[in-house]
Amino acid sequence: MLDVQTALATPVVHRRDAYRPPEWLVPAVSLDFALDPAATRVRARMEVARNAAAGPLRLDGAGQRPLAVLVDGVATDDWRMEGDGLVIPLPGDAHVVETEVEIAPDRNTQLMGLYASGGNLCTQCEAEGFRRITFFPDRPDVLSVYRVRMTAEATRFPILLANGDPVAQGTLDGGRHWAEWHDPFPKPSYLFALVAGDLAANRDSFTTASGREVALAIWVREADLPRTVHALDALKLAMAWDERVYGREYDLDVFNIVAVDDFNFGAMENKGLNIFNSRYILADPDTATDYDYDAIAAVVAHEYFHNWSGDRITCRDWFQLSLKEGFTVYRDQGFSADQGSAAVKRIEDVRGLRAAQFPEDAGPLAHPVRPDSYQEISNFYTATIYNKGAELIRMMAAILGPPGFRAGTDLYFDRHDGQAATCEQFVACMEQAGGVDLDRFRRWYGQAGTPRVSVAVEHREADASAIVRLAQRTLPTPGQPDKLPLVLPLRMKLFGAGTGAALTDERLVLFEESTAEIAFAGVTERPVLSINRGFSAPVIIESDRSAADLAFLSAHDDDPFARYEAMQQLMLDTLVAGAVEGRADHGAVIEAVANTLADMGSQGGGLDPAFVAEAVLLPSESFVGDQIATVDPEAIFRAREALRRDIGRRLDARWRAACTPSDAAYAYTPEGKGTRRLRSVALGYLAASGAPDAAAIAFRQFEGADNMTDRQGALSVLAAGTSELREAALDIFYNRHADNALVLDKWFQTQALSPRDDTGDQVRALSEHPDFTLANPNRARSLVGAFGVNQRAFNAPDGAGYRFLADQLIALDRLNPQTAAKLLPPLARWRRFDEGRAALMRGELERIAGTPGLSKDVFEQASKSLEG
Ligand code: B3K
Ligand code: ZN
Repeated sequence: MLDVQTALATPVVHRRDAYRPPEWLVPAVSLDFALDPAATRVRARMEVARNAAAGPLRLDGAGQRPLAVLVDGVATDDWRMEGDGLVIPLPGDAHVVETEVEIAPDRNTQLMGLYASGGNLCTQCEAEGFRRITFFPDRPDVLSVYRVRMTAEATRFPILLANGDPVAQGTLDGGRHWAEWHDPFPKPSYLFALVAGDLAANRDSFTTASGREVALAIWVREADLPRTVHALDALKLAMAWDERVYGREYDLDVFNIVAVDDFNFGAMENKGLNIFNSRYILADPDTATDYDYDAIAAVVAHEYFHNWSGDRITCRDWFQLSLKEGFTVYRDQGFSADQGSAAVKRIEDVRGLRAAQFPEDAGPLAHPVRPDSYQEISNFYTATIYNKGAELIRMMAAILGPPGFRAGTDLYFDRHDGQAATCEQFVACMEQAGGVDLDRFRRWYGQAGTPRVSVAVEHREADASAIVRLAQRTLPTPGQPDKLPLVLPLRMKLFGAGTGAALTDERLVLFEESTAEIAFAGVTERPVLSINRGFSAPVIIESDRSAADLAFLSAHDDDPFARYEAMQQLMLDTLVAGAVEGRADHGAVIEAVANTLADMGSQGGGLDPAFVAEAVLLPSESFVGDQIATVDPEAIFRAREALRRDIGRRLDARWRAACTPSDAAYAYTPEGKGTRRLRSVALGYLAASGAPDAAAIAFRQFEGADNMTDRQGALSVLAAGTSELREAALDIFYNRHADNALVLDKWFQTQALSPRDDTGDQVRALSEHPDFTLANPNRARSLVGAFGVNQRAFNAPDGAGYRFLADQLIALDRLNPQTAAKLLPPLARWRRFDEGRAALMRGELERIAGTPGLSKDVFEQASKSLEG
């Protein structure tokens, strides 16, 4: 106990500026696995080469002791343990070192290293899971060629997969068999993978631009094969897209994907053998929503794109994580934008950024896109590294323009192929190929916090000009009290308030000082400013635009994102006034919503339903809270419900029209998706209006739906209400899908997100449900994770929500620290609330931080949340 306390009191902090090249390299490694869920033997044969120091070979481990150590073929006991590490003195500059360990995959509840899921064995190594499999220099700048041999019981584990290409296989006595794989591309240990199990494949092939035939396979339980079609289609689309847009071809003869049910996050880009959370592979119309279909395509593409941005070029150290993640998110966003409506995709991505990254940047866990220090790297797979990182790439692409950006990525892929690189090297390629100076832009990588840009427009009628005055500031974040101005590429345009005509062309302004004045000529009437079009910079715009100007832009702006944004701002201003001052001036919003609905599908470029659905949706309760000094969850909820009710009532006929079931059979097309999305939004407004028949209409949609999107949309509406049809629908849904874990997750999640008064009690009861388990990360997230983002329910004034989350988190930490730590951020928002709530949240954070035996994952998040 004392040890634990001491360890926690002095956590090891890793610092970016402490980087040293590896002392030893491992050009080649052969691994031999005698697979058994209870006791797997791992023999590693490493060719090691002295690189940068005179010291002994130091190998990372995680609690195991070697059963044998051999140097140049001779057993030795000249080794020692230092903490979890194995230290072997070596006389020369090149040796062959062999070790043997025994591990127990079936007792691995952390789901890092080699573990069991659904009777199969699989691995997850990023970031530091490989050391749980064997002793190794487990850092991303040690690149090795891997040869992997597996032996296993043939009936239980008929399929044996590893990275690279299959080399040979055979049978052994005693019902066992073996297979050997070889990956010719040197890679870091975090990209190692193996899978052993009873799996069936959906196979296909892809011919690359240069004529290489690649055998594709998605491996799942036999019964799930029909649900792999969409993922396989997405994979082929992604392969072709990366050739066309980035000139990147696939480089091995096989590409395997395996879906597993127990997985700490979305998926993993292991070279040639991607391993996926099954929720990002399995889909059919009856069990997956349009949202799921989109997410599957995005994640399949993301992991595939990592083959170049991640595997061929990896990260020098984990501080450079955004080098592969930010860039790869940017690439998958581009892919998804090209599959359907680019405008709707951008809206969804910005919504996500605002929901997850902006609050992170504004709270105690804020960190730069390239952090300076960490305690546990697993805590840094954040919205900042991924999504803000992608925004940084997007801004560079805007500054360089399409040909310059493509020249920049070509140079990067060419210059750093086969290397472990840094964010700085990426920027240097952009700078050189684009012929631009990115000196000041680099500040984005080191400075945390979301810049706020205040904007004012002055119209000078006398000379028909306008001056746009800009000022930027970034609030302090932990460890960074003083902020520098950043380079903000802001797309802007002026429209005439009277005529509605465009007064200027769109201009890309690089705003890089604290203040700037931008002059526009030919401004013949009072201008309305459209700024940060396409969300060209990830900033908060603070402007004094009136409700009338926002309503005008929401109807006339020719940039769809800006149109959406104007509507959001109008809604936000209305909701903030409602929550803070109790005002209920809903007229402007209702009119803007009505106009948007009226513009839908009308002749000559009418709005598409998917866009309309996004545009008429109110900002979330949390996003409203983010605009207010002290969040009052009840007041925000009431203000939002009041606005929803009024929008529902005033536009009753339109909502009824939009949620009329169509005769068209389900199809996963942009049009079909848009219609379904609008249908669920319309149903929500109808229910909010208090229409007596709303529940019956929702129930009809629920029962009549031929797809999960409509069914879950209706279920959410019913679950939010008080009609007796609610219980019926939840029961029908449960019974219908009881054998499908991914759909049961939706059943838990829908209830955890419900705005009902009793959601806290319901969630606590659901945590006792026989189908609830913390051992499965998807299930834990679907109940506890979803509850944490239900602002009103989670922040119940008596603190019961905080206590529940802390209880679950502490229990999960004993099994799976990485996933437990991800549940903590809702408690980190304590400074945003009134004294009573803040004290209760702090109390739970202190209880968590003081829990004996706590993981360093959770300790880092809890202690930083208390300090920040
Ligand atoms: N690179 C992995 C994430 C690993 C998370 C480790 N805690 C998946 C991805 O970003 O594609
Ligand atoms: Zn990634």
